[in-house]
Amino acid sequence: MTFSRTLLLVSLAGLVGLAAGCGPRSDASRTDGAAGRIKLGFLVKQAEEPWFQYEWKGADRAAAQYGFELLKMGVPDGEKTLAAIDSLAANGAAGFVICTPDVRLGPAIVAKAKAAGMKVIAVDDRLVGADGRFLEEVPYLGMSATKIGQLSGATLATEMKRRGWAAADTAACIVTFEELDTARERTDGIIAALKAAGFPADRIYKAPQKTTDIPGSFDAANALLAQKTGVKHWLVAGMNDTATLGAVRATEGNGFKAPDVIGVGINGTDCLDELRKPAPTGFFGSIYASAPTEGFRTAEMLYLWVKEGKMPPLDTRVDGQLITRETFEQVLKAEGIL
Ligand code: FCA
Repeated sequence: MTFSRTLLLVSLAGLVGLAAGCGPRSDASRTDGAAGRIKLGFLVKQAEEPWFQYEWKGADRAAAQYGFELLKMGVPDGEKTLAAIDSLAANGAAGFVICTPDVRLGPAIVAKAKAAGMKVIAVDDRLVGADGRFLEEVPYLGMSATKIGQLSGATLATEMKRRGWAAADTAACIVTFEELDTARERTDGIIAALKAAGFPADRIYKAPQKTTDIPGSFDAANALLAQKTGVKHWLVAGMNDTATLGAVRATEGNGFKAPDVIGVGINGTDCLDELRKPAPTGFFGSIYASAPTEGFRTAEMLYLWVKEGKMPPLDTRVDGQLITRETFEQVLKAEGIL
């Protein structure tokens, strides 16, 4: 819009405001203050997970800095996702960041967004097409999944060595969710690092979780623990904190004491209550990646894309670092999470 047209509209709006001055505030004057304010959505699959709440916090920070309106929505399933996109369109949103509940919704999400002229950025879980390949044209920001997985596996191996456990008495329970690429890359990374550290491949067991919550990982690990008798010590890991927490709970239920379990999570946001427990549990630590940074950066990228036509990079990765009971407070304070 040209400057003079904007000026004209502003003065017209002023006249309407004046005309309505004596009566109740008109709709025109109510929206006037927000006129020109860009609206952006931020849709996440598991709003109950602290990871996503911290992502939203980061996105809120971007909204405050750049002065756009952020519409945050939880989208636990496909139906709610498509309905949320419709509602964004009806609200005049210019685009949205999404961590979809199912990556195969990719083509439907993109088609709906295109039809409404909205821009899309995928965060955490990369959209895939009908052929199972990534929708590479949709800008994506997520974890360096393989690297972060490797760090988790290397942490397990180092701590096992420090505790002096014999490989013959030890086994690894890796909770998997292989239908999701970022999850599979992480757990493959864990397994690769364990093997690289000399841990016997035939003592590494996968426990596939049906749902990506604590009950899902608890059930998966429980089924495995029931089958594998004669193990004295367990190494436990998975694609995120929730996966590891459920498996640690399963070791407890099967009679393993905290000193005989080393659990390492990923995210570093969903294990804070666990790390704060007065007595150590089998949950040793987590590979922390910055959810607020991911939320901030994706929201910022989307805003600059809408506002200035600045196309975001198509693939951006975020690294992680180990946090433990000893270090988490210091690291997370520096991150502004605590
Ligand atoms: C996936 C997981 C989340 C988080 C995110 C980065 O979406 O479900 O817990 O690890 O990747």
